[in-house]
Amino acid sequence: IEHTYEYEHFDEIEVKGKSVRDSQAPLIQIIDDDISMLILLKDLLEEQGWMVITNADPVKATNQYFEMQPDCLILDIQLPAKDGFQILQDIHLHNEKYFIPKIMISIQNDKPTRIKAFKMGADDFIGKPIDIDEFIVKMERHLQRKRIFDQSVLIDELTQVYNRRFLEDTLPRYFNDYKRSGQPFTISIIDIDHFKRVNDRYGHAVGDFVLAEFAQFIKSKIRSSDLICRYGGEEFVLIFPDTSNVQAKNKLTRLIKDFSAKEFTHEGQPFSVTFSAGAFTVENEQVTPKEALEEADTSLYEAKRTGRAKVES
Ligand code: GH3
Ligand code: MG
Ligand code: MG
Ligand code: MG
Repeated sequence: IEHTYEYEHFDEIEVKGKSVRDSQAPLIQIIDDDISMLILLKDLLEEQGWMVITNADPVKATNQYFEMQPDCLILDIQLPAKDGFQILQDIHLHNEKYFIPKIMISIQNDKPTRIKAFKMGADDFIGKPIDIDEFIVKMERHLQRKRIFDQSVLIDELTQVYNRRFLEDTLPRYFNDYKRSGQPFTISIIDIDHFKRVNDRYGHAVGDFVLAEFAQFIKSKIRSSDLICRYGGEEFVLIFPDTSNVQAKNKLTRLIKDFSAKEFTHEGQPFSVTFSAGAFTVENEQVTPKEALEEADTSLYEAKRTGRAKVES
């Protein structure tokens, strides 16, 4: 029997991407063409307090996997158009560095199928009909391993600078150092100007390239005692220890000027990119890390509002 795509409403795409999701709950993606199975598993997993996205269409599912970066993937084998093994292969081809547990569920529960699944990168295999109690316990274990893995990652894959987790772990130390030494330090948030245009004009891959170049450019121009972290999409946080507000602003002004002079090319066409900066200098003991970042962010907004490619504090 030919499968038809009558499952549109099971492709939920309204859950926000990983970086902007508000909830701390793990996100699980289920790909299965059996709607009653999708309903059953979705309800079951949501009862545990987990977030669930479901896909009946395997082609859409692969795109959504990359977009959402779920914390766990549950994957049926027999699907229309593209089977579960092909999905595993597509994911693998994307040169995945980060660990996402992948669980295959199938009515096809013979030994060669199970061995094939594990060889292709599955982390678990559960035969249908699914034993609910065992399934939930296994899910808890997989999500726990995923959490431990995520906590160990401190470098952003694309830009190869520290990530937000590292910043959050490290920032309090600068405040303690200040309390001990009394030496002011400056926090800056920098953000690429009109980065959407770069993506729109030249494509996402060029956007990624610009982003990685940007991070490495800044890293190469700051002192080894300074810090750069990727804070979100095209936003980075810089920390300049023992640096006054005037010194930091001078430094940032020079970085803005030098980066804007850097020439990128796309299909022979040169283009340049600028960025804006907001800076906040910690020079009293009352201010908290959160407040300092908020102040820097307010100044960044001011720099954007008043023309971009500049620093405000
Ligand atoms: P503004 O000057 O006001 O900052 O304009 P903008 O277009 O840079 O600002 P906005 O924050 O609205 O858009 C940021 C864009 O950056 C949106 C998003 O698609 C893109 N972006 C975020 N992360 C990545 C990434 O990892 N790769 C690529 N290629 N684009 C990204
Ligand atoms: Mg199926
Ligand atoms: Mg921007
Ligand atoms: Mg931004």
